[in-house]
Amino acid sequence: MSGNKQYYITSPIYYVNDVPHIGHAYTTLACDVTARFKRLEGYDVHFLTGTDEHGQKVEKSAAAAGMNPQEFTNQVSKNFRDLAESMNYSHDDFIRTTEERHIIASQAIWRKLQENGHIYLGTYAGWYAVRDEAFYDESELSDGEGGRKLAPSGAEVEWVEEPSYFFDLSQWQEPLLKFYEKNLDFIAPKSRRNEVISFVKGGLRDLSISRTSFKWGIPVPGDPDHIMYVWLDALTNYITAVGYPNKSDSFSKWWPANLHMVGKDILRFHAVYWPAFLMGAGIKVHQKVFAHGWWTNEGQKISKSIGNIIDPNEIVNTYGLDQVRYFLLREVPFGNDGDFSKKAMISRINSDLANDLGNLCQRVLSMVNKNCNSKVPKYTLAGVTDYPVFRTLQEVHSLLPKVREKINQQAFHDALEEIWRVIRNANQAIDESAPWTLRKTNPQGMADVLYTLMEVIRFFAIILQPFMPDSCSKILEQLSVSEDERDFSSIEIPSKPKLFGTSSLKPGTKLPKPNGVFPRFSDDQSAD
Ligand code: ME8
Repeated sequence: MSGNKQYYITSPIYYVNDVPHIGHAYTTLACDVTARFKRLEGYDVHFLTGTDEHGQKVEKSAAAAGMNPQEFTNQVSKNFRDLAESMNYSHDDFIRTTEERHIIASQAIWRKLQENGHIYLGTYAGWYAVRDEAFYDESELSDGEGGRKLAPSGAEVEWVEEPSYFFDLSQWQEPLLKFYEKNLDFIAPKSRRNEVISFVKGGLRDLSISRTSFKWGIPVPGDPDHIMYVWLDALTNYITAVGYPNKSDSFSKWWPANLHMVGKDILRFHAVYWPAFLMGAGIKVHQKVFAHGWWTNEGQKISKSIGNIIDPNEIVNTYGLDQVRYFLLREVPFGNDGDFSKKAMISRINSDLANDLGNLCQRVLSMVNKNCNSKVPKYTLAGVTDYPVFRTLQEVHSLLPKVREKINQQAFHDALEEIWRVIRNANQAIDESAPWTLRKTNPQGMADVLYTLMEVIRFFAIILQPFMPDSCSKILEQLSVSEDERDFSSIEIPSKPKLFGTSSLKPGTKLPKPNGVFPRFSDDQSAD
């Protein structure tokens, strides 16, 4: 397989002011599925995630916990690393913005922007929301209770007046608009792209990029009274991780990133500020930003104050890891907002996983176990070419390009629906081919049908690995597929008119005893 195609994908780096919740798990999961898919396709992948540890919000949370910020960030950052472990993410690097490599990179981009004439000293007087770590224009605010002013996100804003360095963002309106025009896929989904373009068309103001009223941040080079604005620091993580400012092999290999995956709340930072910073510093701009939607919990906005935060570890313990991974990407079209409900979760587990995929595997593997001596059946296809399962095999052969196209569009739900359409057809084809009848009337026909079905299952298990790595690995073990025969080169389509290819299952191979992979979830298992 060629090792010369690269793919660099990043999740946001999460603020360490809080415990991880389902929203954090979701974004990184989407990255993980993409990274695993690309690896199986033969790409050399770099998948980055991490924690955003500076800024006023983190400093305040540390103070509230009675800890110094560094101790506090060490502790909370660990929760995010543990989450990555328990969600089975396959990241190649976990960056923390308090690391030395990142301080060096952030100061280097600052110097570059300064050298290129894009930074000047002034005074900031305006509104700031600590929760969003963002500056807002008076015109964007609304009135909250007790005369408080609120940002569009609902976060409370405060008036800030302090000396500040500015980045000349106002100069970047035209270059940005031109860039969006030339790079039609830069912002996805399309509705978000239109939103960003109209924001930029509305005019850009210079951006305050330093603070003096608190200390928890990266010192501005040459002026230690100032610390860098947390978003300039945070966005730089994407280049720190691949070696910036060292224009080493690593940097030229991975940068520009193929995809920054983010939630809709932070699109502006990734689609406006970050490209402007990069252009200002003379660095290539990333290739794409995809902004997904937000989860609610049983119809309600998720918030700490309501106390309805969904803990990913808790749902994994209740429903199972791969069940949660599947649900999150199947239930809601990626890009839209969606609702987490126990009912929907249980329904996906029981209908899609237990009934459709689980039953398919269980029916076929237990028939093979009972009737074919626990070995991969020997097919001959002598005189039989019209069993419905052969049509299913052909459908399976055309799946990979369709799924690839959906993954490249971040349409995870559609990728899964494509696969499930064929899984459902496979179950129907078993009924129509009726191998249990053939057992008596035409044992060779039964062997042909069962072999074909095992091949169908092998395709599903290989193609679904990015979504449900553990479960697919169990299925592949039950098919006696070795670990070096599980990438996408192993599901290449055999040249017509052949039904099976060189990497197909080897007849006569001994099989382990089959074991159900997707149990049903009964209501009395429910968490409440
Ligand atoms: O914004 N549904 O960090 P953050 C879906 N440090 N996704 C959600 C969600 C929800 N209800 N709530 C949060 C930051 N998210 C910055 C990022 S990147 C250089 C710096 C996800 O801890 C979503 O991806 O507030 C959102 O963008 C991210 O968590 C925000 O995480």
